[in-house]
Amino acid sequence: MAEPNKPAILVARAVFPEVEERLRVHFVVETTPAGTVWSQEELVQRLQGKAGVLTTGGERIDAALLAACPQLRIAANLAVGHNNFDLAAMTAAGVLGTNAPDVLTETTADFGFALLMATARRVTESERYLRAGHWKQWSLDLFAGAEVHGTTLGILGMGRIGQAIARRGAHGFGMRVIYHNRSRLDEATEAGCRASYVSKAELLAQADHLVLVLPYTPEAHHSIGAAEIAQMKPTATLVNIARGGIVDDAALARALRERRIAAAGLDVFEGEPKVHPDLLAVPNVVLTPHIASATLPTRMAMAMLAADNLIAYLTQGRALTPLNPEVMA
Ligand code: 8YV
Repeated sequence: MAEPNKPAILVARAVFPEVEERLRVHFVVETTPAGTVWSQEELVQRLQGKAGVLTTGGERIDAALLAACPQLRIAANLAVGHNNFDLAAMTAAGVLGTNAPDVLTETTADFGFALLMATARRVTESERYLRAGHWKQWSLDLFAGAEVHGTTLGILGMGRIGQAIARRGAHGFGMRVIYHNRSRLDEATEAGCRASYVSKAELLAQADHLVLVLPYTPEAHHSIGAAEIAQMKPTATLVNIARGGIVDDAALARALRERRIAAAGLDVFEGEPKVHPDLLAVPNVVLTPHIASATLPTRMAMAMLAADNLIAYLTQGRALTPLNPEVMA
């Protein structure tokens, strides 16, 4: 039944019932069945008449969509990354974008470290060997991996998640931490995570374990390709929990096959959920399906923050974590 005083919104990917419930207090809510991913055309269709949309990093909000959805006022991402938003086009159309920072920082850093350790210590590769029934005897060098404690941790992209990974490495594992970022952190922040700023070339050359946590921008596209991998130590590992497209997956697969670096751990892929077939064919890579923030409490907090942004903006004109606050003025 139509509720004339409530704005209509779309939840573009299934969320938890508690989140829907909170939204229904304020809005007429159209949801998406679990397991369904709308095409861009279907998304536009379902957005007709909607003032807001709750998106994941998988829905593109661009100029074409905005032109076709003139009633849209806000897109609330439940991810911290927002490369699915064309913010300039959104600002021009007067549409607010919000993301979900902070609530996932520590959880995502935990996973970054888990992936680093699984990669260095060959956890999934050795499990595959065991499950296949190949384990007949113990030997001294069986799945001997790379050391983690006391080695050099390199971080490319030193935002909140990068800093949380640095703290784990420095304080938990006695690692020397080096980082490269668009801008250098202030002294107190560097001291807090015991991290030293270096050039990108120094980072590549010195890291024993290199973790990518930078946002995906056009400049970041393939910022780790064949040329960068060639500058890394042959014993190094590479972990990407940032975005697919930052790494040239084909070049990485080649480097792994040729043992130009020891191993990689990837949670994100260019064109995901498709994974480059060459990556599937090499043993020395740990592959996970974009789950770095995936604990139930954290995913709940991310979705609730996106819901709260929709509620705050559409009922009071102020969002909690705006990306283009000039739209709220
Ligand atoms: C999300 C993420 O789970 O927050 C981000 O930027 O990459 C993940 O935490 C994912 O993007 C949701 O679509």
